[in-house]
Amino acid sequence: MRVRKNVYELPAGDTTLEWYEKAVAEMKKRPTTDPTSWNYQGAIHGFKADNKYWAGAAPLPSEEDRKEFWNRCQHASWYFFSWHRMYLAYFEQIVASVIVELGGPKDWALPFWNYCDTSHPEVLNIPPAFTTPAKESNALWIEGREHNALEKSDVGLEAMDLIPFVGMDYVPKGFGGPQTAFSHSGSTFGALEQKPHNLVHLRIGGAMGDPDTAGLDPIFWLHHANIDRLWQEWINLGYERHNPVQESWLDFPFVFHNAASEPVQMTSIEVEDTTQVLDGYVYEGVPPTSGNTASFVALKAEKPEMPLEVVAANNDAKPLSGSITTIPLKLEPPKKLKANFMALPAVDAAAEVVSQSTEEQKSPTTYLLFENVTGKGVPPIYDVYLNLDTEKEAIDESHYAGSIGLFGLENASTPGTHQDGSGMNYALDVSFIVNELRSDSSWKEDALDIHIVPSTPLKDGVEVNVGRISLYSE
Ligand SMILES: [Cu+2]
Repeated sequence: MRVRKNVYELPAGDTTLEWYEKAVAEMKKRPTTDPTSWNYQGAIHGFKADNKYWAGAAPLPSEEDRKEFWNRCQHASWYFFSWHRMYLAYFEQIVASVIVELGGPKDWALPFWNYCDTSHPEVLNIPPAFTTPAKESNALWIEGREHNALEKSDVGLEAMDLIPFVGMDYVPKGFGGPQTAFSHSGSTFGALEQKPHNLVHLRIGGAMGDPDTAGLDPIFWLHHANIDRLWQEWINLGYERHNPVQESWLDFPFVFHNAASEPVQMTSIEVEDTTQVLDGYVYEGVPPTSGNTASFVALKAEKPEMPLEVVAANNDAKPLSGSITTIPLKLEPPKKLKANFMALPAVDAAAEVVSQSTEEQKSPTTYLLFENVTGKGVPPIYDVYLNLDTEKEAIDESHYAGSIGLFGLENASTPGTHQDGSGMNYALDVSFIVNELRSDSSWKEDALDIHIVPSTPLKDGVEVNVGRISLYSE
């Protein structure tokens, strides 16, 4: 059984990363036609011939081979977790076998990067072995990363609170993503995929910012090991959390190559229990349990929830600028939802203590939806604020509503075999901030301003358009 360890808690003298670096260097030497090469492994996730990260990859495998085995990554889909678990398992098998060939240990396992443990802020940094020395001779480094550190706001784990795996249409109330067919580039993300997954990709940027190049950055694999670990952690939280029970999820076959370069096939049901995946593995500190232990409660957990209703919508397609884009919404809640948007008396410090019990009451659920977001290039992370005073020079962080990481935007905007090109949908749970702002002097019961601010300057050729913004509440 392999034990995947926290990269920030490896004991002194541990050689996990040293061997990883040696294996990556060896795999980079192999031709792209070799399924165990670095390029081939990256291209399984995504490949784009005219992208600069793929310059020099030729000669490529046959078109037939590429069609079958490349561009397979599953995003904005209920296969997101299981497909990436399979992908990591074969990658780990290949790296481990290269390490053995190079004379290394037999029990090498992929470490995970737990950037969520922000009680130790240094974990927000990409582990130093991947950033220094910043030159070609370090196989764990790659040119063009935009940030070597994440922001705290990228790594929140609100998604873990969600109980259903599958989300409803447009509203990612699900942890794991919407029910889809094969979805190389879907439109609506599951909650954990939105954050931290997408935000980590876009914050690091460079190769990591685009699904067609992300697998080429050696940190990709430690990021995804952490995402995979969080899937197990979510299952372990219990209380009706369980994987989908539909056959179309359990039995859909995906293809890979094993360490002997043989084509192989795997399904989601085969990866629910990590101890049964290939040689088996566990995450240090995380008890392995099967994901479908709760299948008997499936019917109960999947009962329809209260439908959300539209409270406001703006259908004017809007390009996002390099600075602040403001989109006004007219609040028109149906009668029964009016109370959710009424102004509240200002909270003063003395009253706050007294009203603690009411504060613990759940705020009404409110989602802000960005629909049919299309564009070109690798977009920056966009930070969203509500009701800013735009006359003021500095942005008031107390109006922050969340961040948008449009990972794979260009693919989702391009019609193709697995997507219609209508773009992405991104939902932010704004329940808390809306409730807070209702006690703010800026609150208006009939209007809400949405401000979208790029976290870094737009690069040349990057375009982002929002088709529709709407607000839903229950
Ligand atoms: Cu990813």
